[in-house]
Amino acid sequence: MRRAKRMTLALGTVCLVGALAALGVAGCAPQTTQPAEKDAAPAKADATVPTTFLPAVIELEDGTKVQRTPDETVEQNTLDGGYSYFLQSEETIAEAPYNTTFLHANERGCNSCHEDLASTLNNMQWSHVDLSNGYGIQVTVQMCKDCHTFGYGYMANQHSFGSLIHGIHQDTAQDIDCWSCHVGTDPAEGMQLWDEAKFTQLRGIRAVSDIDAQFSYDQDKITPNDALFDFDWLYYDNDFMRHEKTAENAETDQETFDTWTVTLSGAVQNESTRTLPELVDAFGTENVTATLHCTLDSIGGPLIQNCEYTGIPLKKMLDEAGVASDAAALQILSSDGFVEVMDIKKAETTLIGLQVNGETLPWDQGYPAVLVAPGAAAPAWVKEVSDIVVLTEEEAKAYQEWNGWPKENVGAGNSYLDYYAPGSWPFVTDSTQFVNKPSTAIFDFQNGQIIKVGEPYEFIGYATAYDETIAALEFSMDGGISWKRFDTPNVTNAKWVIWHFTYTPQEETAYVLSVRAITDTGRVSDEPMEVMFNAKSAI
Ligand SMILES: Nc1nc2c(c(=O)[nH]1)N[C@H]1C(S)=C(S)[C@@H](COP(=O)(O)O)O[C@H]1N2
Ligand SMILES: [Mo]
Repeated sequence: MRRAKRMTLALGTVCLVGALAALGVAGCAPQTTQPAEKDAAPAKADATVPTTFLPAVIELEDGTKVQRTPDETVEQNTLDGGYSYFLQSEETIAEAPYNTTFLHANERGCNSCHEDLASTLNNMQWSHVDLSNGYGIQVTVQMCKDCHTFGYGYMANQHSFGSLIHGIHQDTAQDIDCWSCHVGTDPAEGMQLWDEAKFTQLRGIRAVSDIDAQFSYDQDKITPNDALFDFDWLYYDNDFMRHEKTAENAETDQETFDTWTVTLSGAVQNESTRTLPELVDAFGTENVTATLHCTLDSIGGPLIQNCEYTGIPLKKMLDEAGVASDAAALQILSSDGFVEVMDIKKAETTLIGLQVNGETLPWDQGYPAVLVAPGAAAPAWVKEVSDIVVLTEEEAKAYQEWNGWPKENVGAGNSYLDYYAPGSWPFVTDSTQFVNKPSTAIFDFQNGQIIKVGEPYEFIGYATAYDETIAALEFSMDGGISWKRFDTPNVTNAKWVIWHFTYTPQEETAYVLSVRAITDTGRVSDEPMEVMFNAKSAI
């Protein structure tokens, strides 16, 4: 009898463990089960609480400390209005912390398994555009969704995010289940992603409605040459391959530069074809600092750079050629077949760029010559530029100014134009709402990063709106209920706006900072960038 009973008990335990594992309780983030991490539990913890139920403090390779789940042993004041619930007192919270016991928050979301999503993407069996960056911009699941929802038609359909992610994880991840990535919310909400919904689920986040912060901005930050981006993936072959080089960092050769020609033709009095050295001789070079930003970048994404370029001034070339009075646009062609149309007005400050930050362009930046078009989106920055055709107003009507976005008169049975028609346009939710225009990012900050109570902390990021101009940055610390606006007068759309937001946390608790950008036409970022931080008296 006794033995039999024991057996049942033992079996019961096995079943429970099995069931917990199936529920994903085992998780795949090891931090709460390793002794080393237990020691790192917050000092405020009640000694009687099992450390496995405390939010883990994780030290990243660079020494940054993060705690992705808020402490709950503080007054309840949640982003969704601070309602009270059954675990109200400090005592009951200490016995069964809501965030970790019930939400299992430490082991949910992409970062609980993938410390850095950019490197995860780069280490896949399949190639993905490189999202690693020198800005400390964290790749988030929201960014994935921006592209896999609003990107080119084929991405949203064949490469739909849900199908891809379910498929990949089905194959490789043992210890996760639905709730590792999702939140089971009210019926109307369906299966939201944990990473998108977590700030409304977690307890222990302090809402601040009257933000007391310092704000400043400039346009000075230059992207160094080791942090330049390139897509080099989506359109044609890699740039270096077109020159029969085998590596991205292959040395550029003088002969390519010396023999490269740029042809200026179309609605001009004198058409011409000249080599780059001849163009430099004839028109000299000028410097311009400008932002190159890919229209396919996610909101707050890393596919952006702001550099000083040296190149031949296009305006001087056009003046010499004698542009027709009804000239309206420039069609810019590359030897790789890429073609772009932009408003001729932008030629005022445009260069045939030869150098970036004082160095010869590398292959992946368009060696030997790239069109540098301040205030125009990345598509106008045609690499390996070979031809510039001046279009009359009549001719220009047949094209849209690609420059990143649609115009009304596209389509008409031409496959190139149909492809880029408003309905299928990358990054538009409809023909007027651009997903990433304006965009803003947060530099060098990890979700859950621990900062010091009572000490000012400077958050830094960029804001840009391609051809439009940034008019203001807005910050919220109450989940978007109220926004604090800071205007950014006298900025140019040629360069990104770098914002500095300095906040001094007064309480030992978690906060969420949301930021969005506004343009001079009143456009508002489609979704804010959000980051949680934990203020503690000791780091
Ligand atoms: N010749 C050429 N220039 C180009 C492109 C291209 O595909 N070919 N892509 C444009 C876009 S949309 C971006 S974001 C940048 C970087 O993209 P890429 O690395 O794919 O060329 O180059 C721009 N200039
Ligand atoms: Mo792009």
